[in-house]
Parts: sequence; C-alpha cells; structure tokens
Amino acid sequence: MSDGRRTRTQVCIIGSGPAGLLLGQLLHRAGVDAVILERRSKQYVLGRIRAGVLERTTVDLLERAGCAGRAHSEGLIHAGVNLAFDGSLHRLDLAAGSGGKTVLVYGQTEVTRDLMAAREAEGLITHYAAEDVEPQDFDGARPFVTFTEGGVRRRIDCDVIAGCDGYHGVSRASVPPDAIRTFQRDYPFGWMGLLADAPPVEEELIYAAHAHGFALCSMRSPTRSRYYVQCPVEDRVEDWPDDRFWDELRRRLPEDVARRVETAPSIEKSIAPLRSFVAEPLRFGRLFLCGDAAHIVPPTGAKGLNLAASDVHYLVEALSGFFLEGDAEALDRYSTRALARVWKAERFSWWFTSLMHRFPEDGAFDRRIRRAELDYLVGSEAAAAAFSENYVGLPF
Ligand code: FAS
Ligand code: PHB
Repeated sequence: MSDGRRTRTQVCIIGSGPAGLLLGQLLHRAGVDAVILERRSKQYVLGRIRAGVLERTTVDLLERAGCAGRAHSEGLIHAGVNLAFDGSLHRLDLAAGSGGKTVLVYGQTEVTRDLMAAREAEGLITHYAAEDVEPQDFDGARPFVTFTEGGVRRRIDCDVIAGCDGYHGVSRASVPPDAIRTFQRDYPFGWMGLLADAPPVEEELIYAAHAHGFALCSMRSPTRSRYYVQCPVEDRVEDWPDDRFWDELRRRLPEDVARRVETAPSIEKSIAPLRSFVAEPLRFGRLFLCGDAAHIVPPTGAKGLNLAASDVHYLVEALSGFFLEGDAEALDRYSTRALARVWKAERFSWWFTSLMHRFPEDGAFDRRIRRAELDYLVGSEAAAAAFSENYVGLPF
C-alpha cells in the first residue's frame, strides 16, 4: 500500500468479535504480529447484545491478555443457578458440584469493549469497515488476504489466516466443499431477548421450563436485566411489544417470582435462532477457523462465547509453537484439541436445550420424561454435579 499502511503481518485475523480480539491480544503478548480486518464499524460490533456468562477459563484468558480489570471489578460472581418448573424454584449449587468453581456474569459487549480498548492502547492495527474480505492462497505457504477500504482494493500478505468471522463469515465459505464436513441441528424455535434497566428478579439466573415454553432471567448488572422467552422460529421482533414480552415472561415463571418481576422500557430487543453446528476440521493449510466461524451452540448452556475463548487458547498455543519455536507440527494439533472440547460443549448445550424447551412434536410421554429428568437433576447430587462441571466449563 503506497500510503504507508501495513502490507504484511504474521497472522491476518478476519473478524473483530471476541475470538478475533482475544486472539490478537494473546498473540501480541506472545510476540506474534497480527492485523485484524473487520467488516463492520466498531460501533456496530459494540452494539450487538449477546452472551452474558463467562467461564473461569475465559476470565483466565482475559487476565493473560491484560484485559480482566473491569470484569473483576464490575462482573458478578455466581456460585449457583436456578431451575424453575411446576411452580417451584430449585437452586443448583455450581460451586459444590464443581469443586468450588463459579461463573462470572459480565456481558460480551463489555468483553469486546475491554479487548478493543487494550488493542488501541497498544497501537495494534484493526481495519474496520473492511469490505469484500477474501482469504487467498491459504493452501500454500504464502497466503494473503484482499479487501476494500475506502474504495481502494488492498492486500495483506501473511503466514497464517485466522478465520474469526462468525457463522456467516467468509472464511469457512472459502474452504473447498470437499475439504470440510459440517454437522448441524436447527431447533424449531428461537429466543426473543429483551434488555431493560430494571433490577434482576433474582440474584442468580433462572432457567424456566413451562408448558408455554422456556424462559431465562439473566442480568448485566444489579440494575440491568436480560430476559429471554422461547418463541416460534418465524417470529419477528415487531411481534413482541414490551407488554406482550413481560406478560409471557411472568406466565412462565413461578407465581412468587413472577410477582417480583420489575419491568422497564426495553433498551434492546432481538430474536436469535437456535442451532447446533460444527465444522470439521478447523485447519485448511494456513487457514484456521476459530469461534462461531467453526461452531455454533444454542445459548441455553451459555457456551458460545466461552467456546470461542477455548479455541483461541488452543490456537495461540499452536501459533506460538509455529512462530516462536519453529514447530510446524504444532499447527497440526489445533483442530483435534479444539474440537474435543467443542463437541463436549455441543453435547451439554444440546442436552440442556432439549430438556428445557417445548418442541412442537412433544407428546405426553416426552413431557413425562422431561419431568423425570428435571426431578432427577434437582434431586441427585451426582446429577447436579455433572450439570455443574459442564456449566462452569470443562478444563482445557
Ligand atoms: P462473532 O460473530 O461475535 O464475531 C465475528 C466478527 O466477524 C463480527 O464482528 C463480524 O462483523 C465479522 N465478520 C463477519 N464476516 C466478515 C467478513 N466477511 N469480513 C470481515 N469481518 C467479518 N452466546 C452465549 O454464550 N450466550 C448468548 O446469549 C448468546 N446470544 C447470542 C445471540 C446472537 C444473535 C448470536 C448471533 C450469538 C449469540 N451467542 C451467545 C453466541 C455469541 O456470543 C458467539 O458465541 C460469540 O459472538 C462468538 O464470537 P466470535 O467467534 O468472535 O464471532
Ligand atoms: C445472557 O445473560 O445473555 C445469557 C445467560 C445465560 C445463557 C444465555 C444467555 O445461558
């Protein structure tokens, strides 16, 4: 580029979501150079309301990236979650079931904000509004990425391309179809989410199973709540005025909880489809898929963001081995190691989604089986411990 912009880096990262930003930060700390190309504006990326629960391993990675300060000062430590069904609330003690582990309630938006601030403070390069990004020649040893910025077609040469561009990104779409296998399950419902400046109804999260459908009571702070209700997959946000949402949420909660729900005008509403998805493998020559570009989980198990961090952990190890120790075989290990943890999180997310939601084809037998599973889960220390160790996050 004639204007003095960078034309070369070691790792070209596509996508400035949690995966791309965390990868960029940890590579920098390891002494590996990386440039990020992001399709959207910084404001657009920060405007997306998504995950809310961080596993300990994710917080550890933020600490390694030098970005955990606000998460520790503003995040909420949770040692339990509640299940609600048949009019009652049942607390599952996460810490007791996982040898003392807890989760941190801290919004993905804030994680993204902290990672962006750290990247800017260290003068690291992110090209926002990078259009028509194309990963090229990644089946050889000299890959490069082209993109359009300000109407000018540009090129960055690199040694490795990290596809951190989410489910709808260009990276996975650039892989030859015969080189990749995908596994997918689409659920016959979505989640209608609402954010409001109202105190959370309960100190810890509530996952509610009800004849009318699933509901989740979460939060972002002691004064900001995040709620979800299961909705038909074809619903649109305009089908859900605030009053309808609050009525449906309260209908799906135990009466004593419903009475305590404090409402306020929504400051954000969105509908997310639910799917389970995994691509295999995660490496294609010098192109590596990471985060939602590689897999999707239904948000019931609060695993999406945490799996992105998990992939970054394994990818940083592989790239550090390659760039700093000349260990080309380190690149070979990424896919197998990352996928082993991905599939365990896919299983838990699928199981918890299947347990807590109403399916159109449900019959009387299905409802009895779900009730028996819930009774077993809240009545057995072994079952609760199995839930807890998955919910707080399995070790790397
Ligand atoms: P992301 O999708 O966050 O980031 C990918 C980035 O790549 C985006 O900024 C995108 O603009 C950019 N990009 C895409 N194509 C590009 C291209 N061609 N060129 C350049 N850049 C490109 N997880 C939970 O745990 N709990 C939840 O409640 C939850 N709710 C969700 C709701 C929705 C609507 C969605 C879509 C996801 C939700 N998730 C949730 C999962 C979510 O948190 C993801 O797991 C997390 O964002 C993964 O981070 P990334 O892999 O970085 O992908
Ligand atoms: C959220 O707070 O957005 C959230 C929490 C737990 C989940 C899903 C979403 O399982």
